[in-house]
Amino acid sequence: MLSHLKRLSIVMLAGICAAPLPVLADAKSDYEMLFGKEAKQVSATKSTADDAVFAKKLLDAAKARTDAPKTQLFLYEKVVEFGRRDATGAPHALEAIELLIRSQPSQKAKWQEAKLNIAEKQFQNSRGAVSSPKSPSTAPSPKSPTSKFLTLDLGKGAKMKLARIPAGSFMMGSPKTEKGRKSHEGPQHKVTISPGAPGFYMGTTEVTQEQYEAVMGKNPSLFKAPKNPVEQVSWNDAVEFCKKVSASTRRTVRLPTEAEWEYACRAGSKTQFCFGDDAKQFGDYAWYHANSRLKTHPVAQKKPNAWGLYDMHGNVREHCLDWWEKGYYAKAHATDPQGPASGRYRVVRGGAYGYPESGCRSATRDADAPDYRINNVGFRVVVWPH
Ligand SMILES: [Ca+2]
Repeated sequence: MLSHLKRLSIVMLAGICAAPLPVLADAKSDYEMLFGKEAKQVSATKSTADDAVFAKKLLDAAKARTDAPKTQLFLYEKVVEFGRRDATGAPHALEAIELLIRSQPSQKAKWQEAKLNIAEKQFQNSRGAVSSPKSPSTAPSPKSPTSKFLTLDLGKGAKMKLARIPAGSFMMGSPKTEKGRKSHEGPQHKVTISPGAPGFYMGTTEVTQEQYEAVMGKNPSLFKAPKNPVEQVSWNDAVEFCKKVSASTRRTVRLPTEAEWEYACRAGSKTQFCFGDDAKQFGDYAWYHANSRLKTHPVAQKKPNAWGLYDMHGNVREHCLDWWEKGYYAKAHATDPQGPASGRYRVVRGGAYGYPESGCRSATRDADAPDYRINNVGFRVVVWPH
């Protein structure tokens, strides 16, 4: 079976919308429902409209199979979601396999084999290797999903600490009565993050200049200081950083979705700020126009939110994975929303050192072009266990 699997390549995340999909139309088995059988069909996720188009073709092909059990269609939809969420490569295929194991426990051994095969392919892709990959058994064991913190070794002495964010639900957006609210923050709607999963990890701080330089070999920031957040990095730069860290740590490292960001920022709060509604306390939690002297400051100098995250309000605005769409909330998925399928701008969250507190609220939404660099935007990353 393993040799058979080795002939298969992951197609579900591939940015190859132009590729034919006879595999799906003629699918004869669960494997073929999930995997292509052409050697050149490899995983190469790009967060572009191509992915969404490809994903839709995938889904349409699946739905055309009138004999396909509902479970498989559900799995397909999840795979599509995973593909759109990920900007780093194949790792979400592993999440899809976890779903398969849960839905088909009698076939666990079969899917475990597939999982190993994917891990091997992922490793090859990450290294650009064509042969002799390391055995997947040498991959680092995922941290226990119940570990409170995760530390990534970025090399060159730099490390990154991430805090576990529990799965759960929250009300996304702001009520019409919130001071400083913009109409694109509504309608408020219930969102569930990572249902049935142990949650995910999010960087306790914005990515610092020291961390960025260790990975990318350069520091484009205007306000140079190793512990300050990196800025003058575009969305494309941030995604490249995530790809490099994913490859070196062999984990799924990516930008948070907008929903993940707001969920983590709120940390259970329903107020305009993560700590409540009292603007007089804002300076205890954030660098903003009244205390920043209009520049960035070292991360983690202010109070963290209830889940141990610093500077979610202010300091630098933070890139999110999603495309921006003003009216997206009216049609957003209730579970792990991924944002629109395409767009011109990417979401940015949290406000910055030059903003008033009303521009740094938990619900504040903002957007920049993916290639735009400015000295008040940085990012933080998330890691999904798999
Ligand atoms: Ca921030």
